[in-house]
Amino acid sequence: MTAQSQEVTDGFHLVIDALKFNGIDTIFGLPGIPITDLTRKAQAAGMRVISFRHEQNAGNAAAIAGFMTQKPGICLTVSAPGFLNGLTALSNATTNCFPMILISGSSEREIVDLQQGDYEEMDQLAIAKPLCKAAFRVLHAEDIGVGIARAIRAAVSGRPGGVYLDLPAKLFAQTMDAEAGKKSLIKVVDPAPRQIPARDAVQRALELLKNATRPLIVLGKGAAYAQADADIRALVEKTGIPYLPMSMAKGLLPDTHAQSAAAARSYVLPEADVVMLVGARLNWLLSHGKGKTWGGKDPKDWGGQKFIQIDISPQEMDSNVRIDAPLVGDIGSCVSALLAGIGSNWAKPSAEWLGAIAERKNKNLVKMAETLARDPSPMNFHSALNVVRDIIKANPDAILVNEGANALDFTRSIVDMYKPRKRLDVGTWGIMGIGMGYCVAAAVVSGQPVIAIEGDSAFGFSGMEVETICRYNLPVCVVVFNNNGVYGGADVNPTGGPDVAPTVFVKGARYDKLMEAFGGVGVHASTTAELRKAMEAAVRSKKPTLINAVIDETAGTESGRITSLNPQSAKKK
Ligand SMILES: Cc1ncc(C[n+]2csc(CCOP(=O)(O)OP(=O)(O)O)c2C)c(N)n1
Ligand SMILES: [Mg+2]
Repeated sequence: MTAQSQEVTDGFHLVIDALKFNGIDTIFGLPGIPITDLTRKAQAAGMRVISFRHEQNAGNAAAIAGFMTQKPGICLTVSAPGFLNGLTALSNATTNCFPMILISGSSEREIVDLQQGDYEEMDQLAIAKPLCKAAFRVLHAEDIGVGIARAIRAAVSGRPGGVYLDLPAKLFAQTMDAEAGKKSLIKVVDPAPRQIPARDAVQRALELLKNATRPLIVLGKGAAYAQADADIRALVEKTGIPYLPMSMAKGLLPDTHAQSAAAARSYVLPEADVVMLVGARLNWLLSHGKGKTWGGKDPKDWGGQKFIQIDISPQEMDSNVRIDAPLVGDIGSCVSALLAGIGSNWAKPSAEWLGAIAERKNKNLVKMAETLARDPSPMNFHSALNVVRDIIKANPDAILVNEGANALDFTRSIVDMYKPRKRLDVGTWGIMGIGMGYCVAAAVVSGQPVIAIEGDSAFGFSGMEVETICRYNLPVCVVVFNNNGVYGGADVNPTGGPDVAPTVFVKGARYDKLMEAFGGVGVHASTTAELRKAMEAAVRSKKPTLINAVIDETAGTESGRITSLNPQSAKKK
């Protein structure tokens, strides 16, 4: 028998110790029974505890912290309603392959399981399971170390995702010998092991690429997550193949790079004969790899391209169309294996292919420059974003958070990014509500200035967190593109009744006052000169700022760029 030490520890301390032992130093959460003391003790133990006004925003913060750092972001909530509020973020994290752990306190198991009506009674584990990558519950203090270790591994290994960890109230007060407690903790060794691609799979991919006449590389946010920036850039540059960045892969190579085909997207997708996907899935954002976007005759037709797909999950292959050369492994290992196989005498794509792309690209860029140079009153998306484009160019380390419909689509296409992982947006689902949670985490994790371009509807989903931004004095500049509603404010109620149309908000709303209410800087900007001055001041001062940018309420389109996804009624009136 080993000698028992005099000291005891308990569930609270073991959770904190287990997280710290694994290098986790920040918790995003919202206190209440049974985790209030956990937040206090975590802060006392030197962790950064960032308290939010709604759990969904804390969850989104945790998720994007995971994306930025490759460490699981922690979201801590109370039971049932707090847990449910965090669940959207957990599910969104899983969909986007962001590593996060939602830790929720829960009510007494024996009462919950007999459904006897406990305070905030809910079988949280069962509800979380189908919505995340893995879900665990810890019942005994001596299992906390294992529980946290399993949660970390599940979140970051293989394809990253959201993990749920259920901690019943009773667990926190359970005591055990301090020495035994210490020994029960696990420091996770190599939490995201490299997954080396098979040699023949690398050869197959190289052969296909070598024999292509019109090759194209598509970089997804998985490539951004991988933090293999130098190798990815070397692969693109050594092969000379034109590339398209998906939204959150913008900046992996600077958007101004000569090989970027972003301004000729509608030309390269149908024309390419071999497409190499790097951490990008063939989901709706790439029209499932088929149909008219890819040169197919009708919406389900294959365009004839051959695909090489680099992904950590073998199940991703053939999910939408045939993958001729699946390359399964972590992106860093796959890209370095390709680089090694390319050697020094790789034949770059033909001048014909590159010239045809350059011609389209330049034509579109000239057209865009003309549109951006106009300065109408009121501002439209282009004139306002011309300012944002300049501000980001002058501050390439700033992080750009972006949500909305038109406010999203126009920003993505107009604002160039210059560095990796600087653009954080609505991701795979096109979800509204990530805005302020992402801003808080981006500022906390990076210490860099954060600029958020927010549709007025999008902003409303997390707007109360401007108090959080002020409370922690974060260098966040929120620009609300205020066009009086969802997609715009020009709709009318066809009945002539007193209610406005469902997409319309209070006209001329002053979102800047919201920021002033908590001591931040609020600016009302109705011209590009005012917008520019306010954004420059915000970046310089690093003070929490909200700029209410007045945008022409008729400037947007229904659903931005994805109007076609709206079902059409067959019945007219
Ligand atoms: C959680 C969630 N609810 C609803 C939607 C549907 N939706 C897509 S964009 C959008 C808001 C668009 O309006 P706004 O943010 O003002 O952008 P604008 O087009 O006006 O610039 C909504 C409600 C969504 N994507 N996610
Ligand atoms: Mg709007």
